[in-house]
Amino acid sequence: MPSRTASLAVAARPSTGPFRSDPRFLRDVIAGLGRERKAIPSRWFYDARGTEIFQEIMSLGAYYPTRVEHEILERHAAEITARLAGGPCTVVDLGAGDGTKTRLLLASVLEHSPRAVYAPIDISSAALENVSARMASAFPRLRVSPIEAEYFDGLRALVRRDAGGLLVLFLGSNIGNLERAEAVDFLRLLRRSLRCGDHVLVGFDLLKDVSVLQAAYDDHAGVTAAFNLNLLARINRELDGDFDVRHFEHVATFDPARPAMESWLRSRRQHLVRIAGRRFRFEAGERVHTEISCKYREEDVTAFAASAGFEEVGRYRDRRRWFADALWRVGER
Ligand code: AVI
Repeated sequence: MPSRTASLAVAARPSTGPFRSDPRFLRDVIAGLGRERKAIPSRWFYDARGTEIFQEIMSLGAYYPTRVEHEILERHAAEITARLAGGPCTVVDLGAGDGTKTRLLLASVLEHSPRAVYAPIDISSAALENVSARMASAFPRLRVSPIEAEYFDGLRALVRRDAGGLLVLFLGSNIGNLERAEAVDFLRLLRRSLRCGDHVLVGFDLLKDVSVLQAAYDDHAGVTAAFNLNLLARINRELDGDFDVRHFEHVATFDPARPAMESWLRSRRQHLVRIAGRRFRFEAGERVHTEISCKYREEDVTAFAASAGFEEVGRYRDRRRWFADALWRVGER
């Protein structure tokens, strides 16, 4: 994604109130459904309901990424923070979610740097309030400084404010929801927004057996299906749509060429849908692309660091090597 889109696409997660009737949502839906290969960007999954369902996904046994990254941070938080020469003054969280994984790191950072600040960045004030309150109650003496902004605007503000050394967290394989070229743009922009000596910790979901991936993205309980279908319900709520959600089903496929899991909404029958006064025709069996979740090889992680201009300091994996958190440093230009 071009840099602007990169920041928007990722910063839109998770969101609540601010996106009600966002003109960009209407624009993306109209453009995406007007194409021959219909698509709606995954950034629009995360209204209040979508954020809630995503929390449910993260607690599913089948959805391994949250669990295994938690294991990595439980095992390696001390080692990671020991690598940050001098300790960071500010831990910046891009897309903190409920902050469970960040807590593991913060506990360790605070041992080295008791005056460290926690700065989550999000465009959703509700998400910020939620994670800030959780952190404040977990660490009563922690200084919490939430920033309501797009990721890169927030980072620039922090750097201007001279917030000391930064450790920027981009966990959960959120990077995987970007196409590869978009991910490189995003990481380059991240690199350019930081100063020499700052660090980033990026979560990458590693390629693994397809049956594990399939179960994670099409769980038996139907939670991921509800997450995907909520997109249509959101269009009805916010864009005056008349989707009958029962006319669609969730489909998750694996594309070995990328490699990536992809999510789709498949129309069960031929029908017409109205959105904001426009009509869209769906054929029986026609699919709408809604998400890409890239899976990586170890060498992809190395290549990302190199093309974005980061120096790799450490790489931490779970026991099964299903997931990796890469710690990168901003070196001299
Ligand atoms: C937020 N993101 C990293 C999740 C993923 O795994 O791609 C979103 C998700 N989609 C279906 N399940 C989870």
